Amino acid sequence: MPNLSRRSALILGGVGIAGTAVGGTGFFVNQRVASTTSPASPSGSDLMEPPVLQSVNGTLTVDLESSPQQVTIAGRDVRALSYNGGVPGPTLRIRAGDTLSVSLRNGLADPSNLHVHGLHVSPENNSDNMFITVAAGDSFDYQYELPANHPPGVYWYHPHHHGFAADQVFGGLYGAIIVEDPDPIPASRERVLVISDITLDSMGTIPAATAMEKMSGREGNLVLVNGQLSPSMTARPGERERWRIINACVSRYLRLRLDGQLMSLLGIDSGRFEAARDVDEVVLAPGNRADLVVTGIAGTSVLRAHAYDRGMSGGMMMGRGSSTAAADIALATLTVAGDTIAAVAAIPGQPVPRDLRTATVTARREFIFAMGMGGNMGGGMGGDMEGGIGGGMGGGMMSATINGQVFDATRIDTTVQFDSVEDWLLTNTSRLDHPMHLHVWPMQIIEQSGQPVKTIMWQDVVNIPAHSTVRVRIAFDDFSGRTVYHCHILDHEDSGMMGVITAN
Ligand SMILES: [Cu+2]
Repeated sequence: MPNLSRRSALILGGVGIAGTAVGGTGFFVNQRVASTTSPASPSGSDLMEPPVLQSVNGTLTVDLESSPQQVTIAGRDVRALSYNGGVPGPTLRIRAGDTLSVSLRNGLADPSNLHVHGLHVSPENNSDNMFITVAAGDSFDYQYELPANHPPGVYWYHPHHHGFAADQVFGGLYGAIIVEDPDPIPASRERVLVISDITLDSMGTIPAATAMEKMSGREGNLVLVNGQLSPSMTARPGERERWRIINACVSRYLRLRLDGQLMSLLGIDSGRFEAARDVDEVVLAPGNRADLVVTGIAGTSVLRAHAYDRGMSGGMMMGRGSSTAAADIALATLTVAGDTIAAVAAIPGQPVPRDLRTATVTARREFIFAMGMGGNMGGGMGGDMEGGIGGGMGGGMMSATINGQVFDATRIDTTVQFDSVEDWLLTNTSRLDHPMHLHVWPMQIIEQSGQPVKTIMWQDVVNIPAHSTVRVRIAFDDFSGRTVYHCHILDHEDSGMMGVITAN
């Protein structure tokens, strides 16, 4: 791992430790040549944010329609998928104790549904129920009741229909959910930055992912902030900005830096720290969010996604051209200029997070995340894969499994006792990192590669680095019912790297 400071390594640890060596025969991906600098994609325009829908008197009622639309992405008119005509969809701002009602109309040609990622709400009935299918042309009314003590922070929504999740999110279906702080954190302004990636062909359409891309997890040629390519922001010296950052990419990890500015991290996912931590960089696996404070220092800084090795290094994954994963990508520019503003009031201290390290554990389990090709990942995969997976693999199917099984909605893989605390060892036997997401109940990371974690760290997407382990503890509180855990590389989820859990 290159030159990470201690501060950044601390945070990097939050989503796992990168840089596991990969050797032997590997697999390849037909990586399209990066076109983030395409002259057809103007950049530098002012950052725009999605429309905001805010709860009033404890209620937010939203009509959400997913459909193929002509939208502007990266400055081009393109054909993509959209919620309510925009990419991203509207930002939903709610509070603990609120009722969020979403009437979803599926205007797509395929089945879909809705997941409110990270919200601690019921997985049953018409709440965050992953077993609902909204057929093409149909509608469904979701209703989410947030507990009165729901943690504030950054959440998001996206489709979660098995077999279609990657295509639909990659196509443009995602939006932010903000649960407001009970006690406001003083800031000059707040920005929502939804980071996604997409591939657009010369016709302005999104090409279908290849079998190879599905196996490794597709990464788009363009990395966007709120659907824009390298937008601009301005601030004055001394201003404190609150940045709500969502990694809505299907597979891409984001190692974010904003050199020249002061970054302070309030928390990852719903895991708010007791005190904000100064950081040099933040690593977000797909699905993770950062609640970040930026204090302006005069000058121009670029928000960059630096290279992150999720097991695609060594040229083995690269069919041709250079990988976008290998290069630093400029996501946005912040220009800080003008008169220095007076100091902003201090960030108030946050509640001490719960710590399950001393809790009584009811059950211990192990979950093994594995990938294979007809039972042998490496077998027959050496050599030139440019010819495509179909012939070269002898028609072999990729398997992406948890404890040796692919997803089956009719099977219950894990039964836990409601109101208990469990200890889960997450083991990754494959060459790629897998970011594991459990719905409804957040996870406390207590051990990484056998080493105890010294701070209290709660996340709902926990990266399991290649050939490594992570131990988490989970309190199955507040809600009983059936839901899922899965890899948040959505191509892996669609391939079956998902299990069913019920708490009762
Ligand atoms: Cu995965």
